[in-house]
Amino acid sequence: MTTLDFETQFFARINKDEKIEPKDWMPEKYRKTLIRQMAQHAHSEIVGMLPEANYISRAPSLKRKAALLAKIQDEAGHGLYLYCAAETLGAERDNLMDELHTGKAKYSSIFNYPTLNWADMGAIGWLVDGAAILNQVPLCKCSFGPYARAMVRVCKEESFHQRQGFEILLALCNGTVEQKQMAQDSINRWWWPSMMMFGPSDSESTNSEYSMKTKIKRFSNDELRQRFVDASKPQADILGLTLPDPLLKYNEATKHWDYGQIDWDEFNNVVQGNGPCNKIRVKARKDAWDNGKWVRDAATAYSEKQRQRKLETKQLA
Ligand code: FAQ
Repeated sequence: MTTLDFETQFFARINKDEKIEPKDWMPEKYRKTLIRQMAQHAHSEIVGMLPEANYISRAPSLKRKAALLAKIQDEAGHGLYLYCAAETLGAERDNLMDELHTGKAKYSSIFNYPTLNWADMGAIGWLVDGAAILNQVPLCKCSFGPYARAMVRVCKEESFHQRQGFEILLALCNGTVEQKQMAQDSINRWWWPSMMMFGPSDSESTNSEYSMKTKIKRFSNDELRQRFVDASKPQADILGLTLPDPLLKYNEATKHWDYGQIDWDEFNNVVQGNGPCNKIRVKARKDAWDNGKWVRDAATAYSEKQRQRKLETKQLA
């Protein structure tokens, strides 16, 4: 069979909604697109632990601390599934980490903003995990099997994260005037960066066309962003909080909420490494990697020893 035959067969399988597995034939562009997206996604989960980790020791009660700790550990797990999924396509973990530490690889812009107080734990859970769920539920139907399967568990866990964030905000909104003000201030700061999580507008998105053709992505960036606005507005009303967008208005004709202009200069600036926390986030990850070298070395030495022992036992038998 020629490459063209393989490619025709591949797209026929995609069109029948069959899952593509790591050892199946796939176009090089499909493999590269997946590694790029899964690696960026994995890096986001791992870097995304940092803004909330600052608050484990500052949680206002033991219950809050336990829930936050569990959430952050979940994010670590998500990162690990995703690195493993990228490895099934031949990516090397050390290279992926190196790309993160040298600034070559991207991760979600949202994690380059600072967490200023406890209300930010609520805003991250509600808005950031909320946006992540809307983006990731369609990925459960991604054409690449390992990514789709990883997303099923990830989405279940993200739902718990979103609920715990909403509940933190609800408690603040039902508290003192100052606590409600803290929640509002937090939403004011996190709303627009959360809107940016869905990526550039459809007309600027460079990867969407191929990713949608190959069913890696099922919906465009703007479609998912609109879903996020539509889902968030009624929830903000329950909290009694205002989304910081004077142009937010229900459109009777489209049955959606119209929203204001996103500051794409800010988005591009953050993605290019110049956001408020880019440098400290990457440094924290690099330091963790360097300081953890002895653990990786010890684990490798132990597994090598085990392998040798098994070999020796086999030879003696
Ligand atoms: N930040 O052509 P498109 C989470 C890049 S997980 C930085 O539209 P694509 C859980 C994009 O990579 C959050 N860069 O790209 C959690 C591309 O760059 P490249 C992460 C961005 O891939 C919660 C270029 O711009 N979720 O939050 C961003 O088709 C709380 C052009 O863009 C995922 O990664 C951005 N916001 O669509 C953890 C989900 N947006 O490589 C801890 C999976 C775009 O061509 C605490 N990923 N770029 O140079 C996706 O669904 C897609 O990759 C999109 C972007 C939708 C993010």
